[in-house]
Amino acid sequence: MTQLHPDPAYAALQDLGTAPLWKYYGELFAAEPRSAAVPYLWSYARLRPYLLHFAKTLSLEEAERRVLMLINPGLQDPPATVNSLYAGLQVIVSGETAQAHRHASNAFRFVIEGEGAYTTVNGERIHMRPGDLLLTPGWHWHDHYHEGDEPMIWLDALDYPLVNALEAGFFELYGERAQKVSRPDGISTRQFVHGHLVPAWEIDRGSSSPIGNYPWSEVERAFDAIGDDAEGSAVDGVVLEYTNPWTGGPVLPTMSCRVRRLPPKFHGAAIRRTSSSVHHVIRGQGTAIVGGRRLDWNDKDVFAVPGWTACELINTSETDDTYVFSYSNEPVMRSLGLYREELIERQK
Ligand code: 1HN
Repeated sequence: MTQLHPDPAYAALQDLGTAPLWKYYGELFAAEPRSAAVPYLWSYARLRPYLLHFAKTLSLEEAERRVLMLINPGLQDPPATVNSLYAGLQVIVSGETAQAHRHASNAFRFVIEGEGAYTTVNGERIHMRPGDLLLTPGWHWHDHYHEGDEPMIWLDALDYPLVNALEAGFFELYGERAQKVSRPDGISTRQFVHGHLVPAWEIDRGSSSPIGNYPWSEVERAFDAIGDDAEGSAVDGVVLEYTNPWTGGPVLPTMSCRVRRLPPKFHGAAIRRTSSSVHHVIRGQGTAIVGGRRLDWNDKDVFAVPGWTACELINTSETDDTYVFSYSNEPVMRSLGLYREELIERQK
């Protein structure tokens, strides 16, 4: 609204690099967070043909990585999936190398389909199988190679929206397409595989988990060991956190990773959290009611739950468990003293 006789002092203030706080106060100090992100679901069945299309038409010499970014309609510029987090779907085909590079951002991959690819992380080859979680913590060299026949597809997760917002982004090419192998294959996974016994000679304990791969076979063993005996959470069902063996805390300083098993007909309690999260359906059918929107999911779909937005998870199958992998920025929120959660009424 333009005033008839605006106080000329306002224009003068702007020229002097200042602003009147009283005009901004309500927006800057809202009663509670209002995420710019919206609840959203990406259908794997609809995206997969495009991944395969670009696997045929675009070489890895033309693209640093062949990835479809999962962009939240509310977070287009800079592109992000939810606040502070990014997700994408990457495809690599037989014989290809995604060249070696490193960046300040933390990253991980959750394998969706295919066999025969490996990632080399700081000189160690780490094989990928569906359901595996592979870490590439910040500033670790990584390249991917695929020696299998069928295309290999995985979910990439990065914290670059946060790192760039903090103006801490660095990126470097290795110089050769693939790293030289300097450590035994899979050693960073093997030497931690018996959770209670860790390599005590490793004295250099960084801020991220030292484990290269959290294999799906171990997740299955964990769920099998629990069986049907666990009470689980009213919100999340039987939910397991992937941990950093040095700390028992999240795998990366900026991202925590969990996997849920929702029993048949499970209808979770509604909750809102200041953390934002991204969810990937490993297998099963269900619905997430997020901010009053119904996101009906199927195998391998991905969906976004913005911060401070009501969320309830429903397994619509009468007979089968649903498995959902999720990651969130909860470690960031907790380390800054900003984490809150609140159980709320179920949504209509
Ligand atoms: C990246 O380095 C990878 O290494 C995948 O596979 C996705 C998205 C944004 C920035 C860097 C990878 C990425 C990425």
